[in-house]
Amino acid sequence: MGNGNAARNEIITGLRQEEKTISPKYFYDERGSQLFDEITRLPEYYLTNTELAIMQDNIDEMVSLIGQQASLIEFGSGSSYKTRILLEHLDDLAAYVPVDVSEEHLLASASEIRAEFPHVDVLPVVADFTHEFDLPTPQVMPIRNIVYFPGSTIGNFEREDAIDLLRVMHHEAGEGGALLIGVDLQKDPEIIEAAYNDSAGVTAEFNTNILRHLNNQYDADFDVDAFTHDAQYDEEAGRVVLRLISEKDQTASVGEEDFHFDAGESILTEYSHKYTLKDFAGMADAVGFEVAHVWTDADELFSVQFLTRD
Ligand code: SAH
Ligand code: AVI
Repeated sequence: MGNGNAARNEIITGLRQEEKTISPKYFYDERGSQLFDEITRLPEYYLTNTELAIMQDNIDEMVSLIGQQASLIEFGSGSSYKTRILLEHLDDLAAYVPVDVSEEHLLASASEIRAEFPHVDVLPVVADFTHEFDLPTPQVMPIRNIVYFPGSTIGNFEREDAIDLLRVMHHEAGEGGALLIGVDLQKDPEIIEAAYNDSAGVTAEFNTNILRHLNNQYDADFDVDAFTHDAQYDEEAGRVVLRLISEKDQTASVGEEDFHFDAGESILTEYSHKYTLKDFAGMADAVGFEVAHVWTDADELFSVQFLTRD
């Protein structure tokens, strides 16, 4: 995502807050993207397997709702793992536009998709999707845009920011377009906490890697081993809260600025919201999307939803 001053200033602003905060988008350097892929294969991380099964079970219906000659625009595409099911079944796509902030990983994934699906016009965009970005022009004129946002990445945004992001997607979908989105659901807190405290320690490594990323790219000097992973589900707020806890009194700098940490003080690194179907429908409605279809697994752990707009 570049080494720019703007990003460093954003990091410094977050660390100046009353509870020191680093945006979860800084998880995703090349190593962070690889660690996320490892998370998706963990037995405790129910999100990916459940979403994949929902896609497989309902792919014909999804393909028919997407329709002919669409442009598929994926926000936060990562390794485009689940997208492959769509690409296998959509044989007349105008284009596939994966959008991600993790540049190396995005370009490598786009090359793989190109090799696997030579008939698809693959047009990767390196961008922070919370800000407006230009869409590339495909060789074939799309009939409609389908924004694809799997993985419940929407849950990593606080309510107002999530609504703003839905507004961006409403805009990118354009007239007559739609959004196909993965939305994680509220459930037994034990299932949720296990998914973010895996026994192999991969999520802990993913969480601490955010500091390594800042050290490597943004002129910071965190003692990575002096922070520990913490993930708890706040049932009332319906969200997992990921933090890094300072093991000792210490100071770290980012650029020219020093930040002191008391022993036990935390850095907030991520929220992962879990929704009720009603809750999410209200957020969609707030930006002018209509929930046209909801698919879930039998245990209602996760949902995939098709949202339409005029
Ligand atoms: N869609 C994939 C990956 C989810 S991980 C899946 O469902 O498995 C979240 C992805 O979103 C990562 O690849 C990360 O690099 C990307 N991402 C996070 N914040 C972003 C932002 N603000 N702008 C663009 N991409 C972002
Ligand atoms: C990308 N996002 C939906 C993941 C989640 O579950 O909130 C990121 C993650 N954080 C810890 N594990 C996975």
